[in-house]
Amino acid sequence: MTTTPAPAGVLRTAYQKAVADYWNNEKDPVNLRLGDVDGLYHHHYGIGDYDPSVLEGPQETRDERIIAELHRLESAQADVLLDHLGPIAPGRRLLDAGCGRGGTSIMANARFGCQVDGISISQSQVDFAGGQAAKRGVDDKVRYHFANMLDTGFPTGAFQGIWNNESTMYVDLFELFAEHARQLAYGGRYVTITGCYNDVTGGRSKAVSRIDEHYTCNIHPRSAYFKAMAANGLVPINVVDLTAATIPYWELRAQSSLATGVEDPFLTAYREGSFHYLLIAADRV
Ligand code: GPP
Ligand code: MG
Repeated sequence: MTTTPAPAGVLRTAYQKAVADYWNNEKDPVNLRLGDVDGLYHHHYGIGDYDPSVLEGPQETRDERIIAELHRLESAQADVLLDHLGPIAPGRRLLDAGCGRGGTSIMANARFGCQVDGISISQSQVDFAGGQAAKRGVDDKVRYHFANMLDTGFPTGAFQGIWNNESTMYVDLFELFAEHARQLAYGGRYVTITGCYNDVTGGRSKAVSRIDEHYTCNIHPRSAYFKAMAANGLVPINVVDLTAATIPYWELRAQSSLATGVEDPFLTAYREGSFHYLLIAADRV
């Protein structure tokens, strides 16, 4: 294990250090081989139906076909997230909170032409993402920073849009949305895609606990998102249940050589209704 020493103040707790260590050391083919398809490296899941023909055909190229298809579904997920930011003028600025290896930030810059800042508490992810932006020649507009999403150091009101693409399960939502509300301009848009547990079925199911254990995260109940938004001037404009749309991704992933073992808990949790894949878009008032 290699650990990059952190500048004082970014990693504040033993938990944050443990999360940073996990991502500094993560080199899973399920993320790297998918990213290699077109240089967009994602740390989120996919949506939409897969093409069943990828499971047929020559055995030697089966993996390649599945990888390309999983990657297509992950990029489709990022496109749906960006759709919910609404129109963003090229002179505006966006924040990708918990940017991973940077794929969604690159897509946002390609779509809107604006400056995008991605932040992560993993120095390895920040370095990797920065290398990709340089490779694409967009590093004048897409910048990645080693920073804590709960206290970024960015100026107040600087951003027209902020998103968390599957990164809210590592932080307290009240603290997170207070910081987002501070950084968003009036009328700015916040979007998250997240996995949350179902208040209606009760507490954290066994399958949800297994997902938490796998990633060292702490999945929140659905209700927590709306309480924390309401407390911080974030008014939901769209809530989209993406659960049915993400199940095919997990079904395909479970049949691939890249399966990591977390496929079963996701499929169980979604099918039994104890867990949702949710998009929430909200305006800053
Ligand atoms: C990781 O994506 C995503 C998370 C750790 C957040 C957990 C998400 C929930 C919806 C609960 P990844 O692409 O790094 O994971 P994997 O390696 O499994 O593909
Ligand atoms: Mg992945």
